[in-house]
Amino acid sequence: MFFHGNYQVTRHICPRNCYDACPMLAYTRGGKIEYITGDTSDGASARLCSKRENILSTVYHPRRILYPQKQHGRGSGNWQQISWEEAIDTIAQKILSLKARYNSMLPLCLNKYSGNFGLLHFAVEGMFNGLGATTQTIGTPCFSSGLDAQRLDFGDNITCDIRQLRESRLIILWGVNPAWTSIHTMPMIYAAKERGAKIVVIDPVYTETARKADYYFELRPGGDTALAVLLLQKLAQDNRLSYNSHQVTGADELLAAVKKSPADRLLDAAGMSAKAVAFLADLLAQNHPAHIWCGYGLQRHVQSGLTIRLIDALAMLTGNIGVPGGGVNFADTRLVDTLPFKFMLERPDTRFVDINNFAHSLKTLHNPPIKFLWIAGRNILRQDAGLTELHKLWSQLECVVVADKFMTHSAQMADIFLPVTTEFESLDIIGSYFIHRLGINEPAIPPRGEAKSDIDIARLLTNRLNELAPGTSTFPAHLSDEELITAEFTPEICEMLHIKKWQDLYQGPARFRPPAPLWQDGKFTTADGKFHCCQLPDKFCQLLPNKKYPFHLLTPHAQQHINSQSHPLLPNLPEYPQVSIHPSAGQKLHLQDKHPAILWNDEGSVTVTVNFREDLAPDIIMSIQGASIYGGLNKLYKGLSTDLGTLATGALGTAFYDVFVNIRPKG
Ligand SMILES: Nc1nc2c(c(=O)[nH]1)N[C@H]1C(S)=C(S)[C@@H](COP(=O)(O)OP(=O)(O)OC[C@H]3O[C@@H](n4cnc5c(=O)[nH]c(N)nc54)[C@H](O)[C@@H]3O)O[C@H]1N2
Ligand SMILES: Nc1nc2c(c(=O)[nH]1)N[C@H]1C(S)=C(S)[C@@H](COP(=O)(O)OP(=O)(O)OC[C@H]3O[C@@H](n4cnc5c(=O)[nH]c(N)nc54)[C@H](O)[C@@H]3O)O[C@H]1N2
Ligand SMILES: [Mo]
Repeated sequence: MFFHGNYQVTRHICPRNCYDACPMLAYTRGGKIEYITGDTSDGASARLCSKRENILSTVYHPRRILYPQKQHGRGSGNWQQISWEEAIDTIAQKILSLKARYNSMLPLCLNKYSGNFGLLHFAVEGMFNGLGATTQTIGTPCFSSGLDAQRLDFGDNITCDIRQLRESRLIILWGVNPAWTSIHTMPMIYAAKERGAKIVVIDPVYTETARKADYYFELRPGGDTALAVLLLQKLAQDNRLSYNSHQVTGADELLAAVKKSPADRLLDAAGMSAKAVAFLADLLAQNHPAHIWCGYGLQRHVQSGLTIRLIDALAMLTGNIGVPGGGVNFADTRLVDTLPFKFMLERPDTRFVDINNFAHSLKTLHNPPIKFLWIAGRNILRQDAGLTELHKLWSQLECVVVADKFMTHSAQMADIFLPVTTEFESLDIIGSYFIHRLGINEPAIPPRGEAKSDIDIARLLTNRLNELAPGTSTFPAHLSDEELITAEFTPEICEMLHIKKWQDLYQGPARFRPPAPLWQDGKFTTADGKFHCCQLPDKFCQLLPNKKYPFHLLTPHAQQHINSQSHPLLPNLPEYPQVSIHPSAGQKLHLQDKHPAILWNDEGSVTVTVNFREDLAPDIIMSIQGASIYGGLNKLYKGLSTDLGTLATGALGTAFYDVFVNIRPKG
């Protein structure tokens, strides 16, 4: 903390599930935060994303819930404000009665994810683990199959220091839209461009990032597998591949299969012309080093693990691995893998259920069934797939607790609401899964109303349970935030971050500096130390629109809000979710611009508002994810799994972008 004129200035890191983990400074005067700016102390750009306004309004919004509540009748809206004592006591009694009935804590289930990735928020897992074997979600909706792909190929999920992009001659942004979802990376891309690098975007949608690129390649959703094979094929045919064969296994087999693949079928699968592929192959061959950034959008398809493995191979076999400015960035889990998370009290007997298939677990687990659900940092009744089934199964839950800041759709179906603090009201440590940054959230103001941090809630519940039935929980509720953080900063972590102690973060965020560039010595962290080329299956598993459902539904992430968070706080919200469609496709179906329509498939139907958009392919319908506050587009999602994911995250990923729909005017 420091002072600037009349302002107290505190350091923060945005704790949302985002590439950037934006460093921020909060300016507080007279006990009120007046504004937020970017914190440039670690070299980050001063920009904050357009969620900034929302970040402050989440603190002061009149709809924020500041007191514990109890609902009489789920979904009734008949909420009554209660004291923390009553809230915690009700929950504790329920836990103990379930334990007595089932002689087990397995009926208790935790579903937690995106809300806040802060270190101390993992106290919620710690609170559950302190009770014994419980049920908890595992996996992630974001990036599982890509993580596994890179683990299989390189041995590890790591990204280069993003600042190395400045050395690139070619940057391929493949299924990622950083102009919206990772704004701090854009200055590095612009810097490379100024130094002569060419910027390429590969995306079925002409995005904001595509607008800023030199070349945009449109392809069919899920056509990337075919495109990667086509590029390998062309470069191999033209003898333009270059790699050290001692560093690679499986290259000969892969290339033999690639050469045999029929190009016409691949072009059809990619939805691209031979000319476009040849142009892209030329760009790759002529511009060295090339950096490929594989986004999470690219990998929300059923065979995306294979796709990313082929892209890794493309980078390796074109000599772009181990050189400054080269590489394939996807995600970096080193911080998470190195922090010990001591207070999480991990245990081998947890009953894990797939976070991407929660309804299925509710339905199929009987011994014992899930009876109690604790939701923290999630809005599952908006963001998950399989919503119709989830709604149907909800009544089997005897108690639903939601810890949140707002009355989300999930909270509306809860029994108890626990109000949580924002990142401006409690201490925490936040790390990024992409940009190598770790920093501190220091409290700028005391908790508003009676809001409490997730860790304080964990302490309260632990203490109450142990009062009622001594020995129920082993969670270290007596340790302070500072003591818990101190135990996490092992010498290994401090060395990695080039700091002496965590308190150094009060001076600004730290970055860990990986050797530049990655894999320079040609040694990989796979079992045999080599890069592993994937093998090509005989047939691709690419899902395409069909006669009944002729549109591929894409729901990329938004510019102005993150997932379902803060969206309800935006001004002038439309009545229905907005979907974009090409006017020619719309007119064929008698749709009218700006008019309501019904979007449907076998899973359900949703009322939407049509927006004609000229630059969209005629078989794509696009809607921004998380924005469907009224309709809930995720009703249309079955929740197909991706091909990889269990290695890194314990569950397969989910193919959020392999959903097919039809549309008709609203009658
Ligand atoms: N502002 C903002 N930032 C965010 C988020 C947010 O909601 N808002 N969400 C955060 C989270 S949780 C995540 S997971 C990340 C996601 O951020 P990104 O990695 O950028 O992922 P998406 O927005 O899902 O998709 C990126 C692009 O992939 C394209 N795409 C879809 N299918 C395909 C395909 O088959 N092939 C190719 N080549 N491209 C395809 C989409 O059209 C989209 O433009 O962003 C994080 N950052
Ligand atoms: N159709 C479609 N669906 C998708 C996606 C898609 O691309 N298309 N993307 C998927 C992806 S990648 C993701 S990551 C998920 C995201 O979906 P979720 O994991 O459900 O995350 P959010 O929608 O961000 O909701 C997080 C909630 O946490 C609350 N919160 C914020 N801070 C805190 C805190 O400190 N403590 C607690 N207890 N709560 C807090 C917020 O107010 C918010 O209600 O959605 C998935 N769903
Ligand atoms: Mo995500």
